[in-house]
Amino acid sequence: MTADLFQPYALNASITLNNKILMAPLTRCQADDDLVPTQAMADYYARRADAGLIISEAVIIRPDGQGYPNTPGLFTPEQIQGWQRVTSAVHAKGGKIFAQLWHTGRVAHSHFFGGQTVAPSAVKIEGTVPRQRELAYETPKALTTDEIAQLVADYSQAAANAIDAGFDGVEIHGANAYLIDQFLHHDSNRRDDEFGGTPENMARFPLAVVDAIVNRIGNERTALRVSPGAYVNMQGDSRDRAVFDYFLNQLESRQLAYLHVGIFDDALTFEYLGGRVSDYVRGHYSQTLVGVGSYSAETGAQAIADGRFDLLAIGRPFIANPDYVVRVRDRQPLVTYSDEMLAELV
Ligand code: FNR
Ligand code: 8K6
Repeated sequence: MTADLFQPYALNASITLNNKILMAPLTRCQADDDLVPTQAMADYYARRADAGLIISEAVIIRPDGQGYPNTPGLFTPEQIQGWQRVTSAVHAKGGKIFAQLWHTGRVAHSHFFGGQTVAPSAVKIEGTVPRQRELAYETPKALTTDEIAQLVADYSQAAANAIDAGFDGVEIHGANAYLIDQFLHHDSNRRDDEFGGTPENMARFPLAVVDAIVNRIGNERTALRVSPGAYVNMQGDSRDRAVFDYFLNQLESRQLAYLHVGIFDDALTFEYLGGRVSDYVRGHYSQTLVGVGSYSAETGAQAIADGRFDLLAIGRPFIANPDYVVRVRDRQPLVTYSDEMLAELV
């Protein structure tokens, strides 16, 4: 059954993956204090180059996108150089790597950049920053239309920087209740201008980011992660369904490299989506779909065989097993993941 995972897969005419196992994006908070990737990060990613595609940990596109300590950026020359070290190390071992482009919106904190947090609407989340529990989330400033246009330009520049840094492409982080996802859910988007209120309006900024990046680096190198099911830092709303029906339909014409579900456990079901997030997306999107969320190689391979998605992303087990792909292929036992493993890069 898992043998099928080791078949090559063509994302499009320019990118063919060696196998169907992707390393999911995993924030590790280990960049240096200028948010520059380190040699330890290059070594960490190179050890995982057997994945069909590595998706980098989320990378902030500009300072006010930062919501956690020491998350790497892609907006200074030093950060671009740091990433060049990472991409060369992965390429030297025959791997491929996309950069995940990130702005956390209202999940950002001024502690990290000394300015005001921004979001679609001035609606804050409850709670405190993980790992910095003394920092309570702040009420963000609602973005003006000029500021929204600037954000689109900044995403596009970060995508160009990713290509300069040697990445094979980018995955736009449109999932997990961060900035792009905040436009797509009613809980966080209360706008009454052309960016809120209706599915067309709520999808306008996300589609503008996609289109700007596609124009800049090409559709074959552009991918997107989405979370139609709200599960963290966001309240679900049955009206969100119509937003995603519209958004997914629009995405069909963009011919992206792939679409990726953002969820921790794909066994979760959402009433307003009629079931699992992956099944909902598959029903509304016909092109390459990456599934994720508490799968093993066996259950993931079964889901691919059943036509539920095309490629499998693996997160936590890849932290615990740098040689995950080889262990699965050779039927060796896996090391079990535990949260303590987040303390250092192995
Ligand atoms: C994540 N996840 C995540 N997702 C994302 O889109 N960008 C990110 O930077 C991160 N960072 C991150 C850090 C850590 C420590 C964890 C555990 C998770 C979510 C991740 O990509 C994946 O969707 C989940 O981990 C579910 O897959 P597994 O772990 O069950 O295979
Ligand atoms: C400082 C570490 C930053 C890590 C950021 C990535 C996110 C990891 C933790 C998010 C936890 C959300 C899990 C929610 C699951 C809910 C299931 C109903």
